[in-house]
Amino acid sequence: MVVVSKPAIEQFSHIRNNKPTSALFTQIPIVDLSKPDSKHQIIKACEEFGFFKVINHGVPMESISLLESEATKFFSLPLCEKQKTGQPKPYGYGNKRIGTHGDVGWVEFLLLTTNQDPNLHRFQTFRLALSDYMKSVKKMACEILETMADGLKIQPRNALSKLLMDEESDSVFRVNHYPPCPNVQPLNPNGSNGDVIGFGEHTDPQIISVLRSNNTSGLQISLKDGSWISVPPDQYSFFINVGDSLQVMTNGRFKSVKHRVLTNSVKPRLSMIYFGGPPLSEKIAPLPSLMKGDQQSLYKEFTWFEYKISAYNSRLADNRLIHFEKI
Ligand code: GA4
Repeated sequence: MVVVSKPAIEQFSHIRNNKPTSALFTQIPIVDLSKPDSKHQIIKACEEFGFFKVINHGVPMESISLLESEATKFFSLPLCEKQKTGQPKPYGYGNKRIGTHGDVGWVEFLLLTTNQDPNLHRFQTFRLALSDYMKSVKKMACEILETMADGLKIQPRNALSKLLMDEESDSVFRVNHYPPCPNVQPLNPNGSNGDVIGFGEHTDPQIISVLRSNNTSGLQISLKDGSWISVPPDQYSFFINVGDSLQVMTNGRFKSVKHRVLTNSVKPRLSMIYFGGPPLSEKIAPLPSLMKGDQQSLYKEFTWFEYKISAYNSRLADNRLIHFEKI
C-alpha cells in the first residue's frame, strides 16, 4: 500500500517579507466595458499593474451563481468522491499540493481543460454550468483582448483574441476552494488569517486570466515596488491578470502581475479562473506592429509548448520568463 503523507499545517508557507503596503490608498483600476474609453483604461491598467477589475462585463449573474453553487456542492463531497475525478496531472482534483515540485497551499481545487470533456461525467449539472459559464467568460476575455488591440493600434483587431478562439487553444479552467484556515494567532476582526498562504505568489504563464470569486477576501497583487495590496472582493465583477505570454507579446510593455491568496479563518473562499492560452504550436513573440524603428525583442524565440514545459517544471514563485530573456 502506498501511503501518501499529507502536509501538516506547519509546512504551509507563511508570508515572510513583508514590505509594508506602500500605497494604502492605491485603487485597483476599474474598467467599464460598456464605455467607449475602456481601451485607454485597459492599456493604462496593464502598464501600471498588469491587473484590473471589469464591470458591465456581460456575463449573466445566473450563470455565475449556478456554477458557484455546483462547485460548492462538489467541494462538500467526501474526499474519495472528489478524487474520482482524477489527480491534477495536470487535470483533475487536487488538495493542498500545487504543481509537482513541492508547493503547498491551504486550498483544494479542480483543474480542467477548456476544449476537452472534463472528468466530470458523474456531475452533469456541474458540467453544463461550467460549459455555459466558460462560453460567456471566453467571449468577455476576447472582447477585452480586442479592445486592448484597438488601444495598442494592433492590426488586425483579433490578433490576440484569435489565439483563444482557435480550436486548439490551450486554455485552462480552475476552481479553487479555500476552506477557513484555523487561526494560530489572535483573531482579526475581519477573519483574515494573519499569514497562512492559500496559494503562493506567482505569475500566470498564459495570455490573460479572468477571475471571479465569492465575497471572501484573500487575493493580493504585488506592485512594482514589491509591496502587496489586498484586492477587495467583488462577487459581481471580474478581475483580469496579464499573463507571461502577453508580457512577451507586448515586448515587456505590459507586465504579468505577481499575485497570491491569503487564507481566512472564518469564511471559505471560492474562485473560478479562466486562463486563456494559445495553441501549443504558437510562437510567442512581440507583435510586429508594436515594434518601433529598430526595436529588438527582449525575448528569445519560443513556442507556447516550450514555455509550458518549462513553466510546469518550475516552482510556483519562480520567475519563469527569465530563461527566455535575451542576455
Ligand atoms: C499558475 C496558473 C494556473 O493556475 C496553472 C498553474 C499550474 C498548476 O497548478 O498546475 C502551475 C502554475 C500555474 C505555474 C508553475 C507550475 C504550474 C503550478 C506550478 C508550480 C494551472 C498554470 O497554468 O500555471
